[in-house]
Amino acid sequence: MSKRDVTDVYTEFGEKRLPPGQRETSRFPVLSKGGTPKWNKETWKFEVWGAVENPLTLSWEEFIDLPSETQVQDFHCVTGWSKLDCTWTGVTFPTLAEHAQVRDDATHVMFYGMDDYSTDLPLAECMRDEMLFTWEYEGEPLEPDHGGPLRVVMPHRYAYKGAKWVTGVEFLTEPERGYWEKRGYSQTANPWNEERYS
Ligand SMILES: Nc1nc2c(c(=O)[nH]1)N[C@H]1C(S)=C(S)[C@@H](COP(=O)(O)O)O[C@H]1N2
Ligand SMILES: [Mo]
Repeated sequence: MSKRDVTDVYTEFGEKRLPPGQRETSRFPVLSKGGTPKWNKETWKFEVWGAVENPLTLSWEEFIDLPSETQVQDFHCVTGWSKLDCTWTGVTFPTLAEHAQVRDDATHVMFYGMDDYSTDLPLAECMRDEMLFTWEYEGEPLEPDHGGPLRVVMPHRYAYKGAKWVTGVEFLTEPERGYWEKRGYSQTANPWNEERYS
């Protein structure tokens, strides 16, 4: 399978690959607000609802049957560590949005995780090929602590915008705040502007 390298996304924001105030780590720390939820392949369901023409309910098999790709991305945690050159396989947000037929009045998106996590983004920030629903890291099934079976990753925002254990996507017609955004984290979360808190 071909790999799409999107590690040059930083050039949109300046000349530095490592955003200000970040240091590179070769480890992959786990950061969760609580424990790692359990899941069951038979009952796992992924739902898309809200401002869409075609709400979706997908089983695990149906989800991983969607057109997928492998990407190399950088990962920036708001607490100050960055992990470069992560290889992920999954479905891009635009691919999923096309299946759901997003309505013209949709402006924002809320992602929901099985641990009662949520995180919000403007629709325009999501409609990028680098916004990925992934089930595979470095060629292996995504570990439960890192959000397996399915999580969101993106290189252009702090990683709290990527819901682990994601099972729901809601298209909104006005902004709402997710779990950390309600607790003081930035809604915009651009690492190159150090948008950490609001
Ligand atoms: N569902 C869920 N997603 C989440 C979190 C969480 O607690 N629950 N933590 C966020 C934060 S703050 C970060 S930095 C990354 C951490 O991902 P990792 O544990 O794989 O390093 O996941 C994000 N997504
Ligand atoms: Mo984080």
